[in-house]
Amino acid sequence: MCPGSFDPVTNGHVDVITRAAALYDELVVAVLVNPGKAGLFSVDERMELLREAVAELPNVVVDSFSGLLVDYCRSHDIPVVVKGLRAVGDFEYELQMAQMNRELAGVETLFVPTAPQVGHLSSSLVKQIATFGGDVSRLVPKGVLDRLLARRDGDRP
Ligand code: COD
Repeated sequence: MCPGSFDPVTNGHVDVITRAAALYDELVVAVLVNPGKAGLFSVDERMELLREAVAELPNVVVDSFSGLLVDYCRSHDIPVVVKGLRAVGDFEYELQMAQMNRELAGVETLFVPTAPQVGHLSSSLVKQIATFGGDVSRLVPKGVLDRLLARRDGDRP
């Protein structure tokens, strides 16, 4: 599975998902439900945007989960988590989680190095740029761009 916040999905996520989908028969992309953190998009919107973004990948299923990642993996018989790695900061955080998930449930983590053309992308930067009227058209799937523009226009006085 590929887990994440996906608030919203970016071309960086799509790159990792596409590459992971080529490695396995079935891939679950799962959105973390975090009740303590209101995102820009609701979990349902994030799932809808993800489904649009991966529509051409027949072996990808989109779902959501709350609680521990390893509990979801256990209950769905998922042996491997695939994560994208951008810079050193990602590595330190992801290594710790990978080691803990293996200790907790024997779930392995496979790291996919980011493609250079999307290595600078994150959902939070995309949201910041879009909020201040910047052009994110090359950074996110079309459905996300439309939704961000609609939000921005809707927010105008
Ligand atoms: N290029 C490559 N990879 C990318 C890019 C990019 N441009 N952008 C994002 N990614 C990767 C990230 O490295 C990450 O692996 C994944 O895509 C998702 O990214 P985000 O930002 O949407 O999601 P995160 O990092 O906020 O998600 C964290 C999880 C939800 C996976 C994590 O917090 C988790 O598993 N939480 C559940 C609770 C739990 O089990 N906690 C205990 C952990 S030991």
